[in-house]
Amino acid sequence: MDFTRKLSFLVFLLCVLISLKNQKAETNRKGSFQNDDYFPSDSPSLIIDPPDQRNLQEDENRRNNPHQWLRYDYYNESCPLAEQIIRSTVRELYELRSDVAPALLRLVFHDCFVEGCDASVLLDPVDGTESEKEALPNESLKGYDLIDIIKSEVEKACPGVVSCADIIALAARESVLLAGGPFYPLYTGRKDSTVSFYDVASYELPSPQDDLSRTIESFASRGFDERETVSLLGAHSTGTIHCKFFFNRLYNFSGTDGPDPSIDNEFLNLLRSTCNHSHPSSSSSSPSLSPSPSSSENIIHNPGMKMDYEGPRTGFGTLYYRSLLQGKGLLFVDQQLTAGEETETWVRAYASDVTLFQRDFGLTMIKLSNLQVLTATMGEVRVNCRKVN
Ligand code: HEM
Ligand SMILES: *[C@@H]1O[C@H](CO)[C@@H](O)[C@H](O)[C@H]1NC(C)=O
Ligand SMILES: *[C@@H]1O[C@H](CO)[C@@H](O)[C@H](O)[C@H]1NC(C)=O
Ligand SMILES: *[C@@H]1O[C@H](CO)[C@@H](O)[C@H](O)[C@H]1NC(C)=O
Ligand SMILES: CC(=O)N[C@H]1CO[C@H](CO)[C@@H](O)[C@@H]1O
Repeated sequence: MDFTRKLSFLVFLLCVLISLKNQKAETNRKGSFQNDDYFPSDSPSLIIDPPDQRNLQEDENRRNNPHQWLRYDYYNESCPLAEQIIRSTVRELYELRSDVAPALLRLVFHDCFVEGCDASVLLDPVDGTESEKEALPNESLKGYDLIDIIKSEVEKACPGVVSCADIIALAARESVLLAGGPFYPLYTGRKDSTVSFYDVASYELPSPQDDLSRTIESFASRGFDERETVSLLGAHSTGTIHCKFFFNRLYNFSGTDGPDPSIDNEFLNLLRSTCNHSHPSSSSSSPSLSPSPSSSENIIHNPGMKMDYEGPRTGFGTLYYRSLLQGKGLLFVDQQLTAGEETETWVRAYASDVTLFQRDFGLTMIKLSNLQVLTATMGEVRVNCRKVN
């Protein structure tokens, strides 16, 4: 049993190596998409090529995509500058506050995981009905104001044409790039929902306290295998995790009167001293006047750990997986990736091969961004992302 497992992993690695080699060859080939408009001007660490438009039948993504009417550059006639406007607006916002990138990346996860990528996450509650925004796991989700700004820039160029769901997906792609991740091609043509899914959002979104089997189950129900799940959580390479999401691991983990034993000792001390002030019983009233690591946030009252504490763009993914191998995962859900045989294998693979990770991550982001999209007449293009037309 053990031997066959190892053998199949070796065979698998070989396949990965071969596909990476092919990918290099493809990058060298000048595809019909490699025009200056489509790709960002600076050089990403990895570019995932869109498949040749002429061979769409062969495109695995497209075969997996039940919505045949999504396509590359959907707005090529109705709003040809849409993707460029989204790109430049995200970049302008990022210049002002670098935490916009993680915020926008997290937003696409929360939108797509609950009833598909339909911008339902953006809807404000209307007279008494509860919206996804108010669902518990939404806590500390930000970026709504950013989407409003991007949307208004797009509306100036082409009113009523570009959906909020497409804006979320494209803004997240740009954010991945800004965080040092890969560039991946995205279909457009998503429509916006006309309803919010409060009930679903409150129990369908995974919790930071979930153990591995729950996480695997939750991602599997959306069609992600273990490899894809491990790669997708690599999104936690960027941004900030606030202490309240892992505080329960520091002192009295599951009523054991001790810390989570999977935390590295030195790291535990760092987390404890970072988070000490967030303990409900400790009260600190002196506001911080110096700029805090997570810009607008008040580090005294709402402390947290930055994921890229070795500095931005040190290699999106490298630190995350290495940290997990050292018992330095922040969320329980992150650290649990080393608790299963197959997931741990992928953590190891990604920790030692950032190109492999970035390629997998890009492909999985494409899949995430295509989850249960609304197309054609199944939705609308909202004028204001916060409310249905
Ligand atoms: C089991 C699945 C997941 C759980 C339980 C989870 C939970 C969390 C939690 C609790 C935070 C901290 C929020 C805060 O402190 O403000 C966070 C941050 C973040 N998550 Fe996840 N997450 C999951 C998967 C994902 C995925 C799949 C993505 C994207 C593809 C993602 C992207 C992010 C980003 C970028 C941040 C940083 C946000 C910021 O700094 O503004 N997460 N996540
Ligand atoms: C837009 O894309 C469609 C489908 O790929 C194509 O038929 C059309 O010629 C394109 N229009 C322009 C202006 O490029
Ligand atoms: C730890 O948690 C358990 C269960 O919640 C509780 O009974 C116990 O008193 C806690 N211990 C401390 C030191 O707070
Ligand atoms: C946390 O703060 C309290 C005082 O507020 C202090 O006594 C304690 O030693 C601190 N613990 C750590 C781990 O820094
Ligand atoms: C950003 C945002 O809208 N967060 C909301 C999440 O849900 C809580 C209620 O549970 C709201 O108070 C927050 O405003």
